Amino acid sequence: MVSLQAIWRHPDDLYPMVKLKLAARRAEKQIPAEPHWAFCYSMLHKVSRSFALVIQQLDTDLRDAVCIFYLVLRALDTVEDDTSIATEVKVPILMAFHRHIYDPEWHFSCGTKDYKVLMDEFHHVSTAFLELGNGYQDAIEDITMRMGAGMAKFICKEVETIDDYDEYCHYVAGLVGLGLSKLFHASGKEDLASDTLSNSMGLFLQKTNIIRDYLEDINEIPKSRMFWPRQIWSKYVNKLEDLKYEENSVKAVQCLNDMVTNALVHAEDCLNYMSALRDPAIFRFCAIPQIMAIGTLALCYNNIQVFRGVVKMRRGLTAKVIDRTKTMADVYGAFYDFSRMLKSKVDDADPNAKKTKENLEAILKICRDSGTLSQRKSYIIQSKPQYNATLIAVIFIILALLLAYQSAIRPTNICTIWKVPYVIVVNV
Ligand code: D9A
Repeated sequence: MVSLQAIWRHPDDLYPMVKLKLAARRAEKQIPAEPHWAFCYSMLHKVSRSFALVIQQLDTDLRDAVCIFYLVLRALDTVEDDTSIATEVKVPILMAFHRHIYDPEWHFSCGTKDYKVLMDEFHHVSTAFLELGNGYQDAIEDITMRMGAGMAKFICKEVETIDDYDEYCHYVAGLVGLGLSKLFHASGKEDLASDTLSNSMGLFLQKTNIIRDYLEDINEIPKSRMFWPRQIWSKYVNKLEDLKYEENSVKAVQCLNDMVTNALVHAEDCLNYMSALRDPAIFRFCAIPQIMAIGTLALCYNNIQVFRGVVKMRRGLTAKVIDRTKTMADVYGAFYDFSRMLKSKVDDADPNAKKTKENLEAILKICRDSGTLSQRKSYIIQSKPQYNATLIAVIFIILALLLAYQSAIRPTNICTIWKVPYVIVVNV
């Protein structure tokens, strides 16, 4: 839910948020008629809201392939994640998943909530998969096979060294990057990207998620999931879970900063990958998650809240990123701003301060050398927003339009999010 306070603090979030909300409505209305495709697209909307929106801009055949690829990976992930399945049962399923996708008769019940529905009704996904072009099918099969084998390998193996960490992230995310590069190439719209750069696209996103989700993963019931490599955390504490206790706050933040520094290494490859893309829709599809990742790293760095609760970019900032990311100049601008914000948080007393600053300096240099920074619109706005008559009038008009629009299409149900801001107008 969006609070009145959030809108008051960041009034310029409001316009992109309204735009995003309307785009989400439009996307949800465009669900195809055939039952298997309808299932796939509505499932995509349920499991990943912003991803479902960005995918919407791709051309139909590539969009269908990416949608199925995403759902196949989610299903594989659901099997890997379900701790109630015995290893002897789980490993053969992971290893054979790339064959199951060709068989609409196959299904295996596991997971919870939306994921359980995905697994129970997996025949819709296989039916849709069989309608994809051969180039798309081959790419999805190959990646599913390699990812399933990699997941099986890590079921009984802990992430000890930084090499293990990179290897695990390669299986669960780097391979997604490789697979998408193949799908883009199969669509005829892009050259085939190198495996190294494609891998980095996945590692940068996955490492950011692993950092952000520390608390959620460690508190997982019945058994905590641990992805932070021992080689890093053992420099600060004796057990990974010790990081969440208040008495270890200083060590916890140092360890967190070490993890962020490790993730930043991939940013350079990501910028190179994105700068080679030609198709504007594919470009946006790739760039939005990457900007969200560097924004999340900037937010998490030196932030003890990572060990206390959920640290996420505010929804308005996400909406702004989606609204403003159109060209490589926008990506350089965002990476530049978030890297500078991160650099301003580095304390010289931090054990990795030097390394962190070096990694950031490398990113800043690439952005400066692009020669595009002067055109950017900054994400880091002044701490006190400026209120003037025009802005207040614009807020008023947007809210009035929105409420009129909402009551026109849903006369009995005014969405609760938008009831609150009325108060702003009254306050003013
Ligand atoms: C992606 Cl097909 C992902 N992952 C993401 C989402 O982006 C990547 C899973 C399946 C697919 C794609 C992604 C997007 C564009 C280009 C890419 C790429 O490579 C060239 O993947 C590397 O996170 C999951 C992995 C990181 C494991 C790969 C973005 C996404 N965002 C979430 C937000 C969140 O906080 O997780 O899913 C969302 O929109 O709900």
